Amino acid sequence: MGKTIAEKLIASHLRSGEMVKGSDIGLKIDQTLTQDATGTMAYLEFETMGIDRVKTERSVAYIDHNTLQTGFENADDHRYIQTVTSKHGIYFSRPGNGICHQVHLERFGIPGKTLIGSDSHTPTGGGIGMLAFGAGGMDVAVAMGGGEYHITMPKMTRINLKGQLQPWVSAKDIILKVLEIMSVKGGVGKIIEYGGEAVKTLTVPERATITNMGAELGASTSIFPSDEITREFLKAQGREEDWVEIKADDDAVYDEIIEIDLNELKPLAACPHSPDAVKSVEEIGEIKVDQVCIGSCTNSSYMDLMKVAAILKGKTVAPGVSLSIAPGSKQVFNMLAKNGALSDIIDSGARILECACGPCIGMGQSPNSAGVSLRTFNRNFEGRSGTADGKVYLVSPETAAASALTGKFTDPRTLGEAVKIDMPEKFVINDNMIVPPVAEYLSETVDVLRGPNIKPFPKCDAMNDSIECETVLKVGDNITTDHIMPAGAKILPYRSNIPYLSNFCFEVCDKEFPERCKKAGSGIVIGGSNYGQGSSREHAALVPLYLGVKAVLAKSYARIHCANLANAGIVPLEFVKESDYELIELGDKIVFENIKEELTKGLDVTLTNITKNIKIATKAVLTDRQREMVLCGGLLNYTKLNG
Ligand code: MIC
Ligand code: SF4
Repeated sequence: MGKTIAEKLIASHLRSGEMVKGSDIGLKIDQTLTQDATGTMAYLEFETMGIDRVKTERSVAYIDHNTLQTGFENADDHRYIQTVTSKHGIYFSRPGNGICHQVHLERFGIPGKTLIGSDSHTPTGGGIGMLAFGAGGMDVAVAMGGGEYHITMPKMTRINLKGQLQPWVSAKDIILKVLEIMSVKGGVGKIIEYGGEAVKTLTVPERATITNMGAELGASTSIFPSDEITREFLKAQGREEDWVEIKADDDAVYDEIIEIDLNELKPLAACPHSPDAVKSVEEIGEIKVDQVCIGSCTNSSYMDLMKVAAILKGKTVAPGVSLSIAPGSKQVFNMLAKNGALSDIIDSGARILECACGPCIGMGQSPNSAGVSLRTFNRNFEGRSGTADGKVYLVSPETAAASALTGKFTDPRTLGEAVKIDMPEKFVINDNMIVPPVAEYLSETVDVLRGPNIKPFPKCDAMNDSIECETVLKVGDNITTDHIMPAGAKILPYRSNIPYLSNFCFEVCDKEFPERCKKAGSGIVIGGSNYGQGSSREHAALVPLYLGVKAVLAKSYARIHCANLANAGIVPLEFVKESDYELIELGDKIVFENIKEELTKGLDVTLTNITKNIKIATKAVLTDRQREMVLCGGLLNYTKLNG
């Protein structure tokens, strides 16, 4: 039987388990990446493992999230990451060099290799034919130490693209269409593979826009074949020797096939507050726009910004609109500067930001009260922009630029003849902002510099025979990690300070949560379906752990967060009967009488709601390996015990 692209790459990296859908597999990881907001924790965890030198082929640490530096915290963390990486064999991409996923695609990504990153948008690498997963920092630390990365063998979904994108319709509209079809939970447990005749019409940056935002489907990852287009991109990056051809066998078998005819696609937008609340720009109508932000790891490539520059050229941003633009990398920024496009952008009145995540993670540029903000980003969760009642729409660079000029939601097709930008034959290459690690024999000479913002992270003890706890929160469906552990300019600088962060846990849902946890001592959180979607931040598990949360009981989970809970030593449980969700209320006292024994034997876990005097059956969402992990108090303890 033929294999899909993902099956081929899994087979060539399989270290443990069998490729049977739904079962646990351990993969060899060739490359890792971290960003600064999750990186400090990942390197603190790596240090506790006591390994001198990373064992991957290439590991890179990027500084791109916490670049606002309103106090000493970020700069201290950058210094910590720079020194710890230099000591242990990891490349360091300095602040200003760009967003991790964009730079990794340009300078390091290699078709056919595996990559895990402590950021949920790591599947961007699928645009160049990598098998790339977002993961918690602890998983990345273990992979840097040469350990396997474990996932549940996913199902295979094929998206067949046919036809051709019509003028003014863009790669962003393709992934928005996929989100409309599949929803934010439609990709859970699946790898999304793109194929069909139209694949060859899409450049690598366009493919990367699509695989990037596959994270919003909840998919394990997304991947394109590596073909002649990939070879040309790598050649233009001076890395043709990294190219290999990767394609699915003609008789590969998929669990699901979805067809999208690009000829029929229109400019689309994801409406507030979910990436799958998709409507056509036409349908939304000419609503007034207050802000437009262009950039992020989804849409900040050279091609994207050249299109934007061409649209803005000779025009002025509408008086009621603030337009900000953050190029994805120094390479992109520099090329715009060299060919004059930057001048067209500046002349239009756009506000130029540094090459970083910026507004995408609420680091500045929060919109006005109830403001309508059009963004080329990938997430529009409530409050993520920093303005609680802000209304964020996710759009293509073309729709964003067109609307910035008119001051209202504008279908770019009304602009007349479409702009056409060619892929450059050669990108400007200067890796002077990537610092290689010191040679191994010099490691001893590097002092790791730690600032006062770095506090020890919470450790979990081995599981007790029974757990008594209080229901400290009950939430509904689609809770994001932005709800659990918000980001933004005020809080993000404290990613290495769990005690401080704990004051903001679940702030968006319930301001009393941290205090209630402290009073209860030991807590359980009740969730709906797709609990923990979004960011890979393990802080969304470590902070609840610090606050005494012992278990989460939900209808279903998003993949990365569920793994992060297990890694931290918190038990992720699912209702055996979904309707039992109604049987627990905030404040109810809960007892797990035999949890240790039940988990050890792989049985269902029964809890008693003491307040209501009812027994409820639940099952642990854990593989055998994770079960052992939770029993010994999380991944770090497990790794110490099992090597
Ligand atoms: C995000 O887009 O939400 C982030 C910020 O990049 C996160 C990582 C983090 O929380 O630091 C992600 O996507 O994993
Ligand atoms: Fe950065 Fe936004 Fe991409 Fe996350 S989604 S990595 S915050 S640009």
